[in-house]
Amino acid sequence: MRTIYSDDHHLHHGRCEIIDGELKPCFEMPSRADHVLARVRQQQLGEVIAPGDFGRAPIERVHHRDYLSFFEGAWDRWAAMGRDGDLMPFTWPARTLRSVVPDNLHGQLGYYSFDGGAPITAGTWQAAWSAAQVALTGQQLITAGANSAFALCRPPGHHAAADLMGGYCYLNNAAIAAQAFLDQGCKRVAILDVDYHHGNGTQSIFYDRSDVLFVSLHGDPSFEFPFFLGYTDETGEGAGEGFNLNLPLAAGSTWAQWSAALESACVRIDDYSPDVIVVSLGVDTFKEDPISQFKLDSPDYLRMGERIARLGKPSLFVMEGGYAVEEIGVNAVNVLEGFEGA
Ligand code: OKS
Ligand code: ZN
Repeated sequence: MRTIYSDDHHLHHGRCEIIDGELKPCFEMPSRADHVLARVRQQQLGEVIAPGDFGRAPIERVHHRDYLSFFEGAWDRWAAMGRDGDLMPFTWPARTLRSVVPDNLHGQLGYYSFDGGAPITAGTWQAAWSAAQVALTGQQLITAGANSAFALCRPPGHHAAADLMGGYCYLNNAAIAAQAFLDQGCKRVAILDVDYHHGNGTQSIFYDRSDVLFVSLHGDPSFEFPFFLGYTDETGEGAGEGFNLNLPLAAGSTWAQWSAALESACVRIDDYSPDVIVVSLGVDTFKEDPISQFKLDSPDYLRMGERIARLGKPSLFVMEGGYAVEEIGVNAVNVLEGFEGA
């Protein structure tokens, strides 16, 4: 399996986030991708290639133009104000307020984000842009006939909606790839999101459509981020009714519970009969993950890959979360090796 990787992810390095009421160094840090890349090389998973440049059009198929221009220009506006710290929102258009787009940078930042977990630094736009190109390159490999590819994206994407950043995410790499598959002739794409957190952004992008089936296994939002989406009664709307499946799990879930939910996910995906599968591959389900509460162990990720392979479809793996920095390489690559060995 080939891995697509760009060094540009190093351009995004947020300073801190709020955890338990304290400012702590960002868990979503550059060394994450470095460890995954090192493991890909160590295991000789396959060639590591640089992304191509597919331009802005495939990104605009998913994200709103006003959101993209805001995101692209935000850092320069901040720097022009003489600032050099991370740009972070502190107010949002919540229930009793209006969803207007203010002129002010902070007002716009609140308008285009759903939480304070996506800091904008000098290189964030470039890093996110390149991560989207990484996903699109993987998509192209599969369209050209590969049975699998690994898009080693950073920053991650599954929390990003059409015009919202949040939860460490800016551009929804998996959604951009899924839409590109459809635009190049696929009729049905299944997105299987195995990250510990619900992929609220991906769900929202495809919620009213039947050409993308979104299936997610995650910590129950009644106790876990993103809290406001990811419940079982979210099944899709309009033409999308029945094409969204959330499988929330309790804190402390081990491979026994998790793999049972994966089985349900796979039954639904089989029934949908997609042309291709996009896997939002987060490994924050790991027992040692510092911000998560599932208890998967490293060998479990081999089984995960094997089960996904048994769906028998070309599969694009898109990197999402995972913060036990030393182990995410082993765990992510285990999924890929399990897939290839099945
Ligand atoms: C509070 C913690 C926010 C958790 C963000 C989760 C990101 C993630 N600052 N998503 O898959 O891993
Ligand atoms: Zn996650």
